[in-house]
Amino acid sequence: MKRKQFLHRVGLGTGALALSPWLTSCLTFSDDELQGSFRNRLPFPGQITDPSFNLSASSAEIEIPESLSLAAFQFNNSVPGPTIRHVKGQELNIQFTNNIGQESIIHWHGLIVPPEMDGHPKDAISGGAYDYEFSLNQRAGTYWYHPHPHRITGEQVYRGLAGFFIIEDDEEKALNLPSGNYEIPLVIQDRRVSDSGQIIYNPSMPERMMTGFLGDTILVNGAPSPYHEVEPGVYRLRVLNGSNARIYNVAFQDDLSFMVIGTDGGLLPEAIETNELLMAPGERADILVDFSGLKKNSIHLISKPFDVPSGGGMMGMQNMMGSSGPEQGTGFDLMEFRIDGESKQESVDLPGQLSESTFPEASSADRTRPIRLDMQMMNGHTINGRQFEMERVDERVEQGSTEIWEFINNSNVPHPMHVHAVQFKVLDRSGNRGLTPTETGWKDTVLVMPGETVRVIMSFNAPKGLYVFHCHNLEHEDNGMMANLEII
Ligand SMILES: [Cu+2]
Repeated sequence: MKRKQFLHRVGLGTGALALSPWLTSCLTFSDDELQGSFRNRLPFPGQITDPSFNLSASSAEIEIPESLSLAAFQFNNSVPGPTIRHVKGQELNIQFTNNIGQESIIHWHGLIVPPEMDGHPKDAISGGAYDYEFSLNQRAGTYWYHPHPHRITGEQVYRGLAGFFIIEDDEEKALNLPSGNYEIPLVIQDRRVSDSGQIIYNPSMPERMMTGFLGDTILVNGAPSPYHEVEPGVYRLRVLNGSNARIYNVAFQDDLSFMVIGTDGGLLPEAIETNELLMAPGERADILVDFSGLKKNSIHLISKPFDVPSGGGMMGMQNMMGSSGPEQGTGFDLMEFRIDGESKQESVDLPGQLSESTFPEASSADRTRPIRLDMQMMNGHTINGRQFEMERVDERVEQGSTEIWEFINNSNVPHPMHVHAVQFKVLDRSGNRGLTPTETGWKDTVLVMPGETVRVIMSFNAPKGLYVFHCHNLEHEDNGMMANLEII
């Protein structure tokens, strides 16, 4: 029932991007009807500000608005997990206790920590506790945390194990960015709902091997059809694509423009104005949006339709696979902002330069390493022709060295590539897509579309030891699209 509503709203487009399902949906519904379609107040997870804390993973049947239910995995009885918030330099003691009946381990996505603190899949525990102890030696930014066991990360994240990890520092504080009620974390996740209202995770073999698991219902901070009341002022949105496989082209109705100020590894050198921002699973964006001066009292955050290059030319693959969610690239609504009252906010002035960043020059690289992303008919996606093996070291890099990695996507589907233990800078991308606004800053996850080659540069300064890099399409990762990276 709910699923049909959603599909109606986004249109049943089967790849006919010219018809723009989002635009046709605007023709189908009057403003009143659209307003009524967001019924649930946007929830916010609680915050952890204590440097010593427990993250307890457990399972429970939970109810979600719109009569949905989920056989959930939860951190500290919360879906999404609590937001961890600390200042740079802080030393943390975190005890992870695993009571979900599956093996698990936590990865701090974007944080640079020693190898035994990074959540390598070999460190997964089947029960009991794992003690984390590390300090936050990096820039302010919107990071996140989620499990990282081999083959079951997708299921665990999907069922609720993910949360924000926010680091603050003095450089960012000096900017007086909107904070408190004016700073809104938004984790966007698509889910698949059965006819009986259960949120289900049952990827087929082709979904594991090809497209990943695409849902038919959007949750923001764990709620479907959410709205949030704001003043007519400037807000900072910390957006995380916490979906398993779906990419969003984040935008506002009426092409309202917004400022991108930060990404995976914190503030950009300079703010960039745009009216759309492509975000793949794992990527974060810090944006400023001004709700004042609009001619109406409601505006939707949407995902605009976008083009997915076909790479090797297998068209309509998802339909062939019998997937039930809207195809990758389809447009739809995400949530509603309701604007009311008067702004009590002091003015927000952005300086020309947001942050100090010195990115390594391409000419300073010690070597270039090709990372081929291929599709093998019986195996699915591979990295340099191989699937993940727990003990095999795939790439050895020298501590202190600077390398260019060349991600070459020879397959027919997008791969958001995530490297642990570093933040990198995107150098360039083949084809005509160019760099997105977030790619002018420090990244740990980069989208490589079919047929593209994307070059990134990074210095390996993390402690020596074993880390991983992988595709952040979680079905791809679980199906072996991951490799071991050893810093020696
Ligand atoms: Cu992938």
